[in-house]
Amino acid sequence: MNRKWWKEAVAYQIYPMSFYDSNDDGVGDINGIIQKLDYLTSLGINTLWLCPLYQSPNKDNGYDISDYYSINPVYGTMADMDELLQRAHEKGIKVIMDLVINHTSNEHFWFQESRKSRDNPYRDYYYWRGPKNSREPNNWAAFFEPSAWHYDQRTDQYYLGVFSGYQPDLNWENPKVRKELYSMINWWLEKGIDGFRLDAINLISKVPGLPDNESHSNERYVFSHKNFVDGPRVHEFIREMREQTFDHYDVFTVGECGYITPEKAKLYAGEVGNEFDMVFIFEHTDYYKEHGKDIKKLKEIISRWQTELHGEAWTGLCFSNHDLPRIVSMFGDEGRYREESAKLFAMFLLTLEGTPFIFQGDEIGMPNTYYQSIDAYRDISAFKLYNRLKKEGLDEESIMKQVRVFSRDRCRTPMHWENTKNAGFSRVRPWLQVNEKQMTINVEDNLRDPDSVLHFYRKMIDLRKKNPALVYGEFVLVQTDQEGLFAYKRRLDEDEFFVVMNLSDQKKTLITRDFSKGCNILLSVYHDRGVLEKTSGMPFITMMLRPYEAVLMKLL
Ligand code: TEU
Repeated sequence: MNRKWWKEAVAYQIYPMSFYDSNDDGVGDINGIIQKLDYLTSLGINTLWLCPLYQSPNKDNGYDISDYYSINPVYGTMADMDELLQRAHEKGIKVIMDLVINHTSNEHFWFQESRKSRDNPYRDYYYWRGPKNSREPNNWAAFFEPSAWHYDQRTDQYYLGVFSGYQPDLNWENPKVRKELYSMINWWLEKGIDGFRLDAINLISKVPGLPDNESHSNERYVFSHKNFVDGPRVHEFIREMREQTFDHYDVFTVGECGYITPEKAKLYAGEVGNEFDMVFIFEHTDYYKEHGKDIKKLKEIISRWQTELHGEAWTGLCFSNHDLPRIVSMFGDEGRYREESAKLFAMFLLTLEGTPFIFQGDEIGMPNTYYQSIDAYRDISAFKLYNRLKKEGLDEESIMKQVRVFSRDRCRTPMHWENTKNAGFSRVRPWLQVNEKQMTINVEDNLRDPDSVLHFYRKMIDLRKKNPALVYGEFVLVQTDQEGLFAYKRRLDEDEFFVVMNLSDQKKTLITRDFSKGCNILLSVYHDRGVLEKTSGMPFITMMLRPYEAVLMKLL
């Protein structure tokens, strides 16, 4: 397998709006990130993924860009951005930006021109179609709104926006669009950024003719990925983009390709594929979204991806991000075993093959936040859900129950730096309410407590950076007959590591012969974990694991 710096990286995802507010306007900013660089260095991470900082009306918190060449003033200036890059680089931290090029904002100049008239030179930068039977051109549903088509009176046509009307889809079939995007990408690369996370990038090619989605009911709008995910020209477009941009720089790209299988990941991020350097895995989190927590399935999905992609393709790993619930709330325990499960998932994330991405706040084990009233919410997807359920006639409390579970605001709350007003994030009321009850979970207290989640992350990051087997080693699943247990080895040359995790809140027992020559415990969720001893006369070891206990060992 080819060794690369970005395979060995430990990345940290910053949601700038909620990271640190340096100028008292209630919104995080670039200077805030600069001020926290020492904190990030001490955590041990060496790559930052910055969620969108570009000029944007922020209808979808920056995933609706109105000018790719400027910084949203709420975050600072281009000079601040340059300073961040320079300061991060001085500390050996690489910086990757979010690249949102499936769509722009409806306030982008191209779209503003495009909507002026049917023969405007920019018309074909987007998808415009006339009504069909006095209705939308097809039955596609949008992610954040009922229909993916949005009517514009000015020219009596609809435009396509598969996320929302604020996010019109760019027409990648038009070579002019691609050329403009490549110039913009090169402009950023010339600035010295170290790569990109490509947003919703497997949506850029749509099935020609934009046919209706298959419908099994009489619903007016049908949600399906079939006609716009992994479309017919997607690989051609990505390769062309790569050749004209990334290939000329020592940078890395991570594709956000939802709904893919390991087979497809090999096409997008194969070792010899010439597309992206890595793609995020979402099968485990997508499964959660549909079916809720299922430990058996989580184990199965992770093992399958680890085994099938070894030596063939590289992935970006995350258990949470700005779209997902917090790790402890999704796969762990946000109550009694919050700290234990937060540590367990730190070990899980950092002992797998693939580049780990830590979402801000997970390093202190922040749980989800739930608000009582819809007024507290800011997420565009929460409003879609709220309005739909309202239309269906549900009562307020039942609606809010669902909004609390599904709104992406649950994980987007301001970072807890201290147990003071507004969690030390800002001196004024933040753009999204801090959960007062959770402020006891904060960086300052975590730094003080040697047994905290934060210190656990530090140790785990350090172990990963020092042991190439945790990055490149083969993943070998260890069979256990207990459902809550997950055990695997990572093997590279002479080095062999053993990870065992109890993903449940019940005691579990591991019986294994794998420690025949003995082992060293490198890190454990419960600090009083003793050395393992063989039962005399028996060839195996019996190991009792407490709720959410996880242990990393090096085999002798
Ligand atoms: O999200 C795209 C998206 O649909 C994911 O939420 C999807 O669930 C994932 O690929 C796994 O299936 C991206 C951004 O992350 C999100 O914040 C934006 O709202 C969206 O694109 C639109 O730009």
